[in-house]
Amino acid sequence: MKKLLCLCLLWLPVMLAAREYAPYEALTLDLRTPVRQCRLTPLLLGDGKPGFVTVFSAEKSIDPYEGSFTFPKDTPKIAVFDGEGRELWRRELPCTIPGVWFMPLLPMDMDGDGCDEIYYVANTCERPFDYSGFRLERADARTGEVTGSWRWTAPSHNQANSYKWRFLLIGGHADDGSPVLVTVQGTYKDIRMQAWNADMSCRWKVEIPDDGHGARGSHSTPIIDLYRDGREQFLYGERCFSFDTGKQLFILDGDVWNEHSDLVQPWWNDEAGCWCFFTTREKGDDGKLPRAVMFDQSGRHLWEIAECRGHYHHGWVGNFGPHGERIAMAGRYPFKNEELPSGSCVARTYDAVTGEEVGIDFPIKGTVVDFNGDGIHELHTGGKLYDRTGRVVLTTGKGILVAAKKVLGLPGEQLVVVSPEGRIVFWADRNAFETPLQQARFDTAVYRDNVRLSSVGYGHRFPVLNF
Ligand SMILES: [Ca+2]
Ligand SMILES: [Ca+2]
Repeated sequence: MKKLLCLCLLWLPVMLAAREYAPYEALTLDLRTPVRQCRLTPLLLGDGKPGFVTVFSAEKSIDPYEGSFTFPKDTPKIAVFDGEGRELWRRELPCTIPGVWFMPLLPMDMDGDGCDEIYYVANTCERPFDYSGFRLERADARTGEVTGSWRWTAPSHNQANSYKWRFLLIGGHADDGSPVLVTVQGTYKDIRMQAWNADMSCRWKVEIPDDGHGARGSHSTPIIDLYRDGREQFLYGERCFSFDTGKQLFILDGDVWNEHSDLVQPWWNDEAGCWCFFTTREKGDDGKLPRAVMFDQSGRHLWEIAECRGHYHHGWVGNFGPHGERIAMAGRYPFKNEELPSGSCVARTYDAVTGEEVGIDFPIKGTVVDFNGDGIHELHTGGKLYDRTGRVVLTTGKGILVAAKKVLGLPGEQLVVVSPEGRIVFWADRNAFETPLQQARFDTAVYRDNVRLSSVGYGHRFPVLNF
């Protein structure tokens, strides 16, 4: 019997790998209007009822970068749907610029009644860049009624528009489990953060001056359980902060790297029994420092890429080896002399532990997801989902990927794609199955708190590897 059990365990990865995918449309939400930008986050509507909040617009997501900003031709709208796909309400924000940096949104149950409130940044005056009109608003998830409004902390004035108008919301928990909402201004230069308690009293404030010392912010703010004790911390750029106190626990590269990182990806290295952190960097210090680094928990460089120039906008760590071994990707925009289409991705993949370059069989600029819940990742890009061998297992077609996380109470992570006509489709796998271990991973507060960040920055696109 023992021998049989051992054999079964030995064969388990093979049995799981051989499982066929059976994708289907598990849920659709109809926005009934053309969309060029869309975000979506699951929320709780009270009495254990799930729902979804979405932000969308017929305008593309407008970026504050001066080389990208255009006058918006449409406003952002917020809509909430229940778990069956019925729309409960929608509301337009007439004075707010429709873009992820101008208007982050986060559902969070701050008052502990089992129903999330919806927090977002809105401009309440007609002047688009007047700090005095900006508010942190709170809406009732069931009705859309605004139940609170607080003046948004102004970013420091004397900096480029691209730097000034990047706002974030981060929702996590203090050491005693009580909710903490963090509001953030600034990414590339100085950074201001304020943390709020359930009663919206100030818990702590952090100001990082633009003094050239230490890392700046990133485009996502992953939440981790650094000490594996249930307490939560978050990363902003290469800095790690306690939700409880705002204390900065470390900066990965000290004040060697003083610029902005596009990606920071924590992942638990089970073999070494420690956290590792992967970062891909945008600009600054040309020719001096590597543009992608893998750190261990002590801040030691496990490995780094040779390239010290370029805008490494893309990166991920995913379980793409034959047995789910971790692979890291670093991808940059092309250099001018490469004569590649602008916006294309020049990327390489590496063994996450050793840094040895490894080849994989699918286009690598994309979003990592565990679609069938087996602990081995798939990758979504260009309207297709690839398994680790490069096989297309699902064609989601034309549209914007809005989520690649567990957003339904079904095994595995789902892909949520919105069509240009405004139909949001939740793709799930009928054959998805989670081992108890995998189920336990998805069932952590840290996983759920990361999913909550899906409508903030590029929170929708980093994989959660807090295992
Ligand atoms: Ca509540
Ligand atoms: Ca999988």
